[in-house]
Amino acid sequence: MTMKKMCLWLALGLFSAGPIVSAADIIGIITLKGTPPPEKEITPLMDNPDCAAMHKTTPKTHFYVVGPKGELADVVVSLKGVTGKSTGADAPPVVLDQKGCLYTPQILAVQTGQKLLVKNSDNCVHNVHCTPAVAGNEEHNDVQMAGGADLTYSFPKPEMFLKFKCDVHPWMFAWVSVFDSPYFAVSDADGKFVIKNVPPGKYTIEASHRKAGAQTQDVEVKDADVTANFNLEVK
Ligand SMILES: [Cu+2]
Repeated sequence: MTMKKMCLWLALGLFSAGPIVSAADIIGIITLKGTPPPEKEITPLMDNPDCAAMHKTTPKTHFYVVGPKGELADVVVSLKGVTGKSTGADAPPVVLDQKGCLYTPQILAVQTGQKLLVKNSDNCVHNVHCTPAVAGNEEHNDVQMAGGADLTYSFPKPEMFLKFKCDVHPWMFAWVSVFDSPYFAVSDADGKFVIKNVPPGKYTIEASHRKAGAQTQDVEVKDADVTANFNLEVK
């Protein structure tokens, strides 16, 4: 037997040895139809000397973060009805920072039980106040001094757009969506999202935006990556 043949046999042997575990990514682009209303200047931020010192120009709201071709960021994309699959306790923490008296990012997503680490990168005090709407998720209200230790939260129940606010700076908001599975993503500045390692099956995928609302479509995952694009409308 030639070396080449032996390698082939070896390779075939390896592949047939165990069950074939296949998974694929669901990839898509979210675009926004219509012209969003202009973002508003957050003028109260500039009235606060501590916060104003960290900005050269007045920051604006981020209701619609949209690119030149309508690429829509901050859309939370998830597989509907997939529950009991959380790997949250083992997943690395997700970080929510406070910078220049703004939450960053303002839209994020975690698994149930996954740690959410809240940092204060500012030279001023913040107040981290989350107000869940789903029973079982606990409200927290914690002062975080400049240079203070990171705060850690986790939520046991799925919830869309769980609100984080700051009582010191009433314009500060972040929205944390909680899923009972690892199959979700938030679209980036190019409107792109990737839901990784989805097991084969039929799913309903939901794209949800704080202002533009939600849309669903059905996808079937086999053994190759699947594309699912969405067109959301200005509301
Ligand atoms: Cu604050």
